[in-house]
Amino acid sequence: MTEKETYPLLSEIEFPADLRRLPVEQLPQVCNELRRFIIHELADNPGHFASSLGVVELTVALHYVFDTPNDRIVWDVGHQAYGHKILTGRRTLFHTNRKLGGLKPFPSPEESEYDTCTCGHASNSISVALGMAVGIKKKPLSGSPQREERHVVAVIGDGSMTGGLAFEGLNNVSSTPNDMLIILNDNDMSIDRSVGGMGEYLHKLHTSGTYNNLRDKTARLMYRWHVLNDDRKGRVLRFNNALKSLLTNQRNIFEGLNIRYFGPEDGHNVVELVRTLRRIKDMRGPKMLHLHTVKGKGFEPAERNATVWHAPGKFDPETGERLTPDPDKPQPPRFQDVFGETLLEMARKDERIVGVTPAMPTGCSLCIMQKEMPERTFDVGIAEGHAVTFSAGLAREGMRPFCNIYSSFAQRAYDNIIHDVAISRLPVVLCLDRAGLVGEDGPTHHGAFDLAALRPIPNVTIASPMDEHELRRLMFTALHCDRGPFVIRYPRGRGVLVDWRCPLEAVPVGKGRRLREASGPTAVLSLGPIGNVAAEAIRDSGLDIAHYDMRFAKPLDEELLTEVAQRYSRIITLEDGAKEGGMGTAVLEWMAEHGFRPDIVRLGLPDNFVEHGSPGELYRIVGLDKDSIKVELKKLSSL
Ligand SMILES: Cc1ncc(C[n+]2csc(CCOP(=O)(O)OP(=O)(O)O)c2C)c(N)n1
Repeated sequence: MTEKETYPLLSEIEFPADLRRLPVEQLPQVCNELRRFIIHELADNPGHFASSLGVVELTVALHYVFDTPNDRIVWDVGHQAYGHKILTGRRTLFHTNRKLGGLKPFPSPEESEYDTCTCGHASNSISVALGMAVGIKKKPLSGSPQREERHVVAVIGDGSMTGGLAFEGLNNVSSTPNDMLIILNDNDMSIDRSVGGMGEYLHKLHTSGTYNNLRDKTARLMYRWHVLNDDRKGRVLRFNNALKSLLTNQRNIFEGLNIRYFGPEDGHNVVELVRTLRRIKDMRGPKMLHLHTVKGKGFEPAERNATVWHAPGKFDPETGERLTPDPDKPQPPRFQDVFGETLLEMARKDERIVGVTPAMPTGCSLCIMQKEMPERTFDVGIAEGHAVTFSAGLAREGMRPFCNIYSSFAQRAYDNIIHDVAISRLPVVLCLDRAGLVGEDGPTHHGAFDLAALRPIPNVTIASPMDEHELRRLMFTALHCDRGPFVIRYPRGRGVLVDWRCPLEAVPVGKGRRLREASGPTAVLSLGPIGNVAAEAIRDSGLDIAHYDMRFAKPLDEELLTEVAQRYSRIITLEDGAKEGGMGTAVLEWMAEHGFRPDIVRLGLPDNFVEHGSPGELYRIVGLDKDSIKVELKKLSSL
């Protein structure tokens, strides 16, 4: 079948202007085709799946009603924006999505004028959209007293609405004159189930059956009596809200913040959505439209288990079977699972241990402990800063919190780490998952900056395990360490040891390991799992090169460094974090300050944002794969 036969309407839509030429009655078919297109593309070229399926109708309705790209749509996180990409000039390139050199994983203004801001980290849409809405009004137009007219729409999920930044945005929206529209895409899911009071509140709003029934009946009656009609649309909607407040016997939070609230509505009825958006689009003042959607809508396995289908990898689009490479081959575990299993093992023996995650229990495998000890694990919502400060409170009362945050999301918690944990030397263990290059999720998600950012903070210990055994040992060490915050960073994906369980024993804090001695002049100092790549490179090179696993970026092992400085005149430092300010820089500083002058080559992530691609491709590009390291070893050895 040709594309035209498979997708008769979609194949004719290059840009939203083409969509806007269709009669509204054809929109359900466009949605149907768009959904099928996403399912078939994602089956073969994996990415974020369930979220995009849930907003197919919303995406079509938004581009139909609003004059994009003149009007601005701001997607929160951007993991749900595949439909948006496909309708905005990128359908024929969609097979390159997330691949090296292909379409970017999240909306990005560098890629398309329809993408209004950098997306990837949650909860920023309201703030960005408010800034745009205000900026549009304020921007002087040359030679004219007129101001531009554009609509600004933020689309935020109920999960992202749990983030502090979203609340800060709402607070400001309510007091700064603007006409923006916030669309709350409420599917009751984050990646895992949405948690917290906001979720429950939203749930109450859309399950308020009394209100919904009465509203529909009353509206129908009033239409029949010609009291209300489409021309009096604003009044109809406001009447609904007044009725709602009356019936739910509580003031709507958003209304309380001076944001006109509409809904909740079925987010899968595209025709109705178009009608609603047209009604509220030009109303003055900030507005919120609350939609109820189903994550994974239209693909039964995803509707049933949206967590697994958030980003499912390859699958069979007909049967829904997920395809894993070599399922029977024994593989080393994922670092995240070693974290989850080890934490549970330790928690069984030590009642002080609690686990904290900002909305990633499955992603970081805290769910392993959560299953057995739900009362000792805390999913706090998309709230990294809060997760850290909450952990500080727990630690103050004698608990031993293990707070697990993806490295790049932990950027949100920088001050909390300094102010609430480090100054007081509280024993919070910060496990930073997804450290290093994460691959297809690209620059917003690479864990590049933690080492350089955390290193200057007093009282902080920073470690990175070379393998699974080391992760277990470091977790055990951290549990018994009273020096203040203890950071353990480890990467996405699998380690190297199939047989990963080892006795839990402590290692001395701030001590590295000599892995290999040499009689030649060169030594490699590595931090973390990239040490395994270095070990292979050294072996393959056939050169006589020493190798040390630093284990700790802070405190540095001064004894080890003294030994290295006295025995070797050429040093390569190796880390999978930003080179500027990282472990290599620490070694360079230490050598200079202690009167040693070896030749030092620092290998790490470059001073630019690394794009998306497979981890293998990206490590090659930044010169941290085995072959590139070998070249460096040879270069330095031949000096
Ligand atoms: C700051 C930050 N923390 C965590 C994440 C990981 N994350 C990506 S999507 C997501 C869930 C978002 O839920 P919601 O906004 O409801 O969107 P849905 O997927 O349900 O459509 C999370 C936690 C992130 N992108 N950014």
